[in-house]
Amino acid sequence: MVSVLLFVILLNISVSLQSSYDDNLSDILSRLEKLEKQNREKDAAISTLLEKTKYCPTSYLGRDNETNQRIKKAFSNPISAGLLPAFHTRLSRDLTNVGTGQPIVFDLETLDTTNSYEPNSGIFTVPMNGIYVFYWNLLTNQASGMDTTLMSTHGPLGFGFVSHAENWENGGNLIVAKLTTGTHVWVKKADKYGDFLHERFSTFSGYLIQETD
Ligand SMILES: [Ca+2]
Repeated sequence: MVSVLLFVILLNISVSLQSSYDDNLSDILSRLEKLEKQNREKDAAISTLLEKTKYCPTSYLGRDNETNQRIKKAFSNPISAGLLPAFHTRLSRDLTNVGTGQPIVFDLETLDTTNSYEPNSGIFTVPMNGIYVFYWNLLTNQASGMDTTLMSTHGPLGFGFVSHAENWENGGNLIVAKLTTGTHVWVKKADKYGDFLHERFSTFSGYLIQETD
């Protein structure tokens, strides 16, 4: 009698444990399915983001060949490792007796991300092939005005003009140009017209907008 009772008790325990295992297994499977679904959704979101960043020049996130090439280039050339070329300069003092053909040396450099502008010579050396924007603004007095050229090693890139005025007058230009590594760019006084530039308001800036082969 006791043995029958014991058998029944053990059977009940076994059935109860089996039921508990089944419940746990079902719970684990359900959580696994949920995780797999979340994983698929995350993969899809990552793919979308990588696709969007593929053509971004500063993105090193993609796994495609183009991006790997870019990373390699960045490490072999510290210039492109982090910051894109950009510089901003101005005159720290008035310039007088500016001669014809003379480079205008903007001697106060406030930004030069790739160390490509030389404040002693006024020359920007193109650090990588690409399309660049340059802007220069000159402030002259009523006696002066000035005719200037944005020069490069390969010839003029553009022209800027400040007229005579009754008082102070601004002038310059914005130029977009495709340039190759090593090209020098500077602003020069173009002809006899004018010889004075005011400090602070006379500036020269440039930056890369698109790297090219
Ligand atoms: Ca510099």
